Amino acid sequence: MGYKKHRILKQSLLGLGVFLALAGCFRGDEEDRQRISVPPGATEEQLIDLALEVHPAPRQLSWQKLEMTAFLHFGINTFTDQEWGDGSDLPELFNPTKLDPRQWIKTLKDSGFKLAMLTAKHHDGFCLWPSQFTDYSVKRSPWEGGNGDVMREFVDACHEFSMKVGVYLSPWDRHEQTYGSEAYNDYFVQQLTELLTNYGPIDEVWFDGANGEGPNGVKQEYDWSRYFSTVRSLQPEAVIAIMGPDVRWVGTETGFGRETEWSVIPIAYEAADSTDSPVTSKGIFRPQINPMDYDLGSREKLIGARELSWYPAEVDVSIRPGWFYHANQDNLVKSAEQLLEIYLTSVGRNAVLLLNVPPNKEGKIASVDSLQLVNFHQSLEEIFRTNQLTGGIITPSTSRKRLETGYLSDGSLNTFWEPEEDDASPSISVEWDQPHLFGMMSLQEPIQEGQRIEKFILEAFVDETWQSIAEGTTVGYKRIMHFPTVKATRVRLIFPEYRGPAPRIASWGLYKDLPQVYFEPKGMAFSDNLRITLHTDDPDAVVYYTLDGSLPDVQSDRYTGPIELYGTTEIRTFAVSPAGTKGFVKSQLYNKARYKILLEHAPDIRFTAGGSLILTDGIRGGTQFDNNRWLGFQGTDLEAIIDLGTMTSIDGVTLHFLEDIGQNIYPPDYVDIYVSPSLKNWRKVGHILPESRDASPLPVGLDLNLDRHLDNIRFIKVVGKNHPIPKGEDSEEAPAWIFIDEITIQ
Ligand code: FUL
Repeated sequence: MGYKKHRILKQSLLGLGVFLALAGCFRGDEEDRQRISVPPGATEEQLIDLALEVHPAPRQLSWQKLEMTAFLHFGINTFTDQEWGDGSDLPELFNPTKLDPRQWIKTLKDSGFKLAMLTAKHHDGFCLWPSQFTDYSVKRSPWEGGNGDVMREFVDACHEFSMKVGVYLSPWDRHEQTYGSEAYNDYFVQQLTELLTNYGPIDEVWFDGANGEGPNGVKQEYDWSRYFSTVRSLQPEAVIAIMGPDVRWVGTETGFGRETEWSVIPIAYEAADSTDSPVTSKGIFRPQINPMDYDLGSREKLIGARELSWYPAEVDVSIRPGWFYHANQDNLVKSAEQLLEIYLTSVGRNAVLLLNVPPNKEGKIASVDSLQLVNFHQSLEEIFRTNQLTGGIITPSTSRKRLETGYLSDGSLNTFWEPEEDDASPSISVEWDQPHLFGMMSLQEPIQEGQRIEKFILEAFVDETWQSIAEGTTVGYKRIMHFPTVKATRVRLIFPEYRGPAPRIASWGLYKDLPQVYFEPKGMAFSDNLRITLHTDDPDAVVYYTLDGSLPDVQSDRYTGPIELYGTTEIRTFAVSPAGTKGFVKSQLYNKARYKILLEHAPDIRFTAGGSLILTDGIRGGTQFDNNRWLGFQGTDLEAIIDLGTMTSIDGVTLHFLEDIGQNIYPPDYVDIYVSPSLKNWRKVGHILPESRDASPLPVGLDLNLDRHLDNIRFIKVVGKNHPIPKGEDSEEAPAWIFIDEITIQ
């Protein structure tokens, strides 16, 4: 374990003060500490010292503390079933029958969200408020006779439920005729001014970077600094997100943040020896970073920086595949369990979550979405209700001042632990008189004072030795670690690496996970019978299950020992902890195969679907290649021998393949079929070519059929010839894939 990259600063504090003054950092003015310019020639150590002085502006700190914020994508697209309108859809189409922003905000409030953000105007240019500067708005819709104002109703609802307000205004406008000329910048600022003056306090303004062509086929040069200063002068407390200086896009829309997430980011680079500082003004900068970079703020990244900024991450993700509501995605709403995972990997990775929940054509959040939101929120509450550290004896390695009881669990960033600067191995230990169970850890730094921690390790004393349970890098506002449940009476938290003289911890929590059920073995195909064992993290939890595909509840069968399967079965199960906490329902499918099957070449280790028997289990695997229902072969042919068990006759063979060109997955060029009574003397009975047709942009399943009556056979051999060279110009491309999920014998 490499201890301590940091330097003890004691002897150089005076020098640091002078250096910071030179660097343009003025103590006491938090606004100024959001950005610090770096004097030319700064050494790595000086850069680190400067990075420690970069703090969030008050508006950024308030925003970060919201943790969970929500997007509401609603507009003309909701009625045309589109994601991006081209600006030509008639405003008459906008006609919600039961618009209910109170229902949106109540649902979000009950689910733990603290800010809601409405798409006042999306790329199509249609305005949800009656802007004076265009007719392409609710004014020309039949809704409320053209007298309605969605923005007003939304803001009123936010005020009623004490929800903070955010506004999304798309700079790209595919309807407005002035788009592409300087007049559009005036138009945009006028619209911004309407939204920021007529609707009370606004806490977040979201500017998307999309910059396509407008109705005249011309792109716009956005006047960002004018947009930003409009926001700053009208709503100085509002953070400006994405294209703005206060909040950074995390770089994906998957819901997963980076494991190492620095909020202090170098925002401009120059050759280290250049004396020409690119950023000297106090103007509001437009970020010069690539938000998708893997590393944005490590020590290595700081080298060469000319300016450092507090620039924290926001994770935007939709509860559905699309940003706007589409009825055909009602069955694709993310589950409470997926939402919990997103929370842990966004808020739990030093970011703010911006979860999109799009209202439907009626003008309401659909019940499928709200059900998952409510369940997600319940699970959050369950997990984080009881900090297992309460009641333990907490002992720090050293403390600059006394670590008062409750400092680490009082929910305040202002009361924190800080070891002595000469503490070579800063750590905090906890001891209970009874063993405790936990599967999650939460940590917070007092980020109002900057971000310091570079590495932490949680250890538990198990089987008479200290064992590492979880290790991470950055903490920042919040870091949550999720790990297999541990039972221990002693734990310790170690900080081997940090910036500055000492790490600081404002909160530390250990929590019980929801009770989980594990299957042994996991879902697979089997040939005769199969014995399944269910395990739980908490040995005292009670497990309920069903075998008929129905949702289990506490009236269902209680698990007492291994379950014997004789036919295709889906096991659905959940556990209840001794304290009454329910875990998520988990299910696994066990398929009884009709025939034994032998593969000549093994599939890729990542795509074995639990074994080749799945090819004769009578069930098709959908169209997602990685859902553990498909066997995948890269660069090799498919060669399989099926044993029908006895001498028999058949009427044909059907093979089901996947085509997913984007993933380099092709149907075989041809399939040859042979039969034999005895594994010898194979007789070729078919040569099947896929029908020629245009490749689909979406993954599709394809049947290849042999329609032929055959007598006196026991074994069938199928050979699928892999596509020789992948399509595309790049000769370095990887070999093509074959994916197969089923071979049916008629
Ligand atoms: C993107 C937009 O193009 C999407 O439609 C959506 O609004 C998303 C949040 O930002 O850039």
